[in-house]
This record gives sequence, C-alpha cells and structure tokens, in this order.
Amino acid sequence: MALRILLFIITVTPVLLGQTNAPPPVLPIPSPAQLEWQKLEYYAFVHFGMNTFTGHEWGEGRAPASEFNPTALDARQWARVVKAAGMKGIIFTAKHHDGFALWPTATTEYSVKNSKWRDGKGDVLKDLAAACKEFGLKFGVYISPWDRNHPLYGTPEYNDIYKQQWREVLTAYPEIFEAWLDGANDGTKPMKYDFDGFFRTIKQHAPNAVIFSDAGPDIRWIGNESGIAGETNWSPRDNEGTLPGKADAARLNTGDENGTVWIPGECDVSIRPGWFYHKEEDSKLKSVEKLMEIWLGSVGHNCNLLLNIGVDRRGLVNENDIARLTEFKKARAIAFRMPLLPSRITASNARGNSKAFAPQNVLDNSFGSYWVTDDEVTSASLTVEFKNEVGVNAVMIQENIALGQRVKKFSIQTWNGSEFVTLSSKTTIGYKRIVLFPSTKTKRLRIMFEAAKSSLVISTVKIF
Ligand code: FUL
Repeated sequence: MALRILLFIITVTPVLLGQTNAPPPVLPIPSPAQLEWQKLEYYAFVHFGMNTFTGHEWGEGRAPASEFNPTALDARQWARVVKAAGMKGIIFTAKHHDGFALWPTATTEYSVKNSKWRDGKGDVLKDLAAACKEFGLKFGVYISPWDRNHPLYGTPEYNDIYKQQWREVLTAYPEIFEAWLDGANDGTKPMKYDFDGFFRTIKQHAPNAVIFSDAGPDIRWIGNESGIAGETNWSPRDNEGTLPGKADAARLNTGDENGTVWIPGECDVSIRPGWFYHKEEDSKLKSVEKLMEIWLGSVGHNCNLLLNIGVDRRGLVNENDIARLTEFKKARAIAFRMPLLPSRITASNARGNSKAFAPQNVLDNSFGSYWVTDDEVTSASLTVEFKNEVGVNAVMIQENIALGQRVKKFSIQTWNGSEFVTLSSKTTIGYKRIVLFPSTKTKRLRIMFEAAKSSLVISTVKIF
C-alpha cells in the first residue's frame, strides 16, 4: 500500500507542478569540442608559403626551396592584427598543394630548412604557435594531402608520410584547435588516400582538436568559397559515404534536417580574389559592404567564418588587409554592439511556468540560460515591448544547441496597432541566426516560432 502511494506521488507530482526538468536533448548534439569551436565564430586563415614568392595559387612544387625568403617575417604582427580585428584564432597553411613545408619536417627536403630564410634555421609554425599563445589566440593548421612535390605521392607509402607530417606537427603543438584538410586535386596523378587513417592519427595526437574537411568528421565545408551558408542550415548531417573532395556541395551548404551526426559548417573565404598574396590584387580586396554580406551569410547563418588574409613577401600582413579588417570591425560594432532594451518580454508558453525556463532568460546575455517551452509545444511566440517607439532592422537569435538544433520555421512580426504583420520569415536558427529587414518603427515586436523538431530552447534574442 505504502509503495503504491509513493509511486502515485512520484508520477503525479511533476505533472501537477508542470515540467520543471530540463528538456531532453534532440539528437544529434555537438561534442564539447564542437560546442567550444562554434563559439569562436570568426578566425583568420593565412595562406603563406612558396606561392607567395612565385605568384602561384596552385604551385607545382618545382620552384627551388631557396626561393622562399621573406625579408621581415614577424608572426607576432600577424597575431596582433588578427587579435585587433576581433578574430579568435589563426589557421595556417603548414603545407599547401606544392608540398613546401613551413616547418623543418623530416618527411621531405622541400621545406624551410633548405630555404635562404634565416639560413635554413627558421620555423614558421614555431613562431606562429608562440605568437598565438602570447596574444591569446587559437592556433590551427592546414596540411594539404595533395602534394605535388613529394616523390612518394601516388604510392601507398605517401599515406604514411602524410600521417607522419600530422604526427610531427601535433606532437609539437598538441593544443591545436582545428586540423584542416581538403580533397583538392587536379586529377593528373591518382592517389588513394587513407582518410580514415589520417583522421585516426590526428585524433590520437590531438584529441581535443576538431577536424575539418568536406566530409567532417567534426566540421564540414560549406560547399563554396564565397562565405555564404544556406538560408536553411542544419548542423545535423547525413555523412554516410562522403569523402573529402567528393561531397555534394549543395547539401553541404544546407546540412540535413534529419541528419544523424552533428557536423556544423565553416565558411572559408578570402578577403582577396586569391588565397595567396599577390601584389596586383592590392586594390581588389572585398569591400566592407561585401564583408558584411558575408558576415550575415556565415555567422548569421549558423556557421563559423574563416576569413583568409594576405601575408606578403615581407612576411607581414599587408597594410591593405589591415585597413579593411579594421573598417569591417568598425562596421560590425556600429551594426551590432548596442541591442535595444525591451521594457517587457512575454511568451505564449514557458516550460512548467518555471522561472528557470522563462522568456526573460533570452535577454540576460548568457548562452547557458534559456527560454524553453513544454515538451509538446513546438510552436510558440515571444513578444517584446518597448516603452517608446524604436527603429529596428535586425534580430539575432540563438538556440541552445547543446540540446540539439530544433527550429524549422520562424517569423519576425511587428504590431501595427490592430494586428501583427510579418517583416521577415526564415527557416533554421541553430547557434546563431541574424535576420535583417527594412528599418521599421515599432513598440511591439513578436517572434513567431512556427515549427520545430521538439520544444523550443532559445538562449538569446537581441534586437537592433
Ligand atoms: C582549396 C585549395 O585548393 C585552395 O588553394 C585553398 O587552399 C582553399 C582554402 O582550399 O581546397
């Protein structure tokens, strides 16, 4: 009898009190490393190597090692510039397709050790790793599988050479945050890559790093080099059978709503027409307007932005690039620094009517606190009111992706005195969605979440 009463109390009490427990996750969810990675949002790509001196984009690996000779290489300058630009790290081309290694590797003679630079005693990775540490930046590397110089390329032995290159780099710098590799190739020399073996080697030496390629396993290419993720962009992905260099670009761009693995997107794009520095492109940098469009299409579309900048033949970030990065940072500060403060925020549903899941939580600047609806409520609205009429033209929304990506469809609406009218309708949110719309005067704005995979879990809402 006593047991029955106890069971009754256990099962009925939560129902009477409403749902006060945290919502169950919607799978797949990010690993801790993927979640930390997503919060970086914006970091630099630096393409620098033999191509910088020969003027190539895809060097053939024939230029003599002696041609690499920066006159004033200063990795601390790179780090200072990147930090001042508001970026969180640097991913560096430790080896590009030409096979020239920027550290004195034992795997090839084609490296800095046979260059004129610092009499062959220099090591760009070592300088850059130290500079990143000093400036509090994350450090990542790109080692190209395609190698147009290595004599063993094309044979199975090359797979071991390539793994050895990762082993060398990751043993020296185990704190690397992102290991970057691709499937680029001109198809002239067939090579069967051991991608699974590459990924295993990287994980073994840097278990906390995320691995990027068109096939993940941790971070996926967004399917273009223009810096724009899909209007709909799911971090879940169906990854079955994909390989670097062989994945479907259109699907990489949007992810898969019902994907079973969490592989968020990264937008890589260059501030210049090319990836390597070429003097003749000094006047062809992307405009601030273009960079803002990229920001909205990448960070604003649930993606991280990997923006490539020009390091010139001196071994310094070029002045033109510095100027543009600075203007771009200013433009973002003007557009997004000061969110408007609502006087009231209400929701059509809040989980168990509990304070822990109340709509106010979206305004507290903390990713870890959120507004949640009851389990069965997959459509609900959030309304903000202002004391006086304000001009608005953008809304930023974040889901707490630690519990999975959920929202499928939502609209931003304004009250016109008698009804709500829609300013913009969108699909997915994910880690971050920025919605821009024509400037509107309003005292009451509503976000109508129209469809989701499960209950809504919204971390942040900012109105600009
Ligand atoms: C591509 C390469 O072929 C380009 O040269 C560049 O490095 C870009 C970031 O990735 O796959």
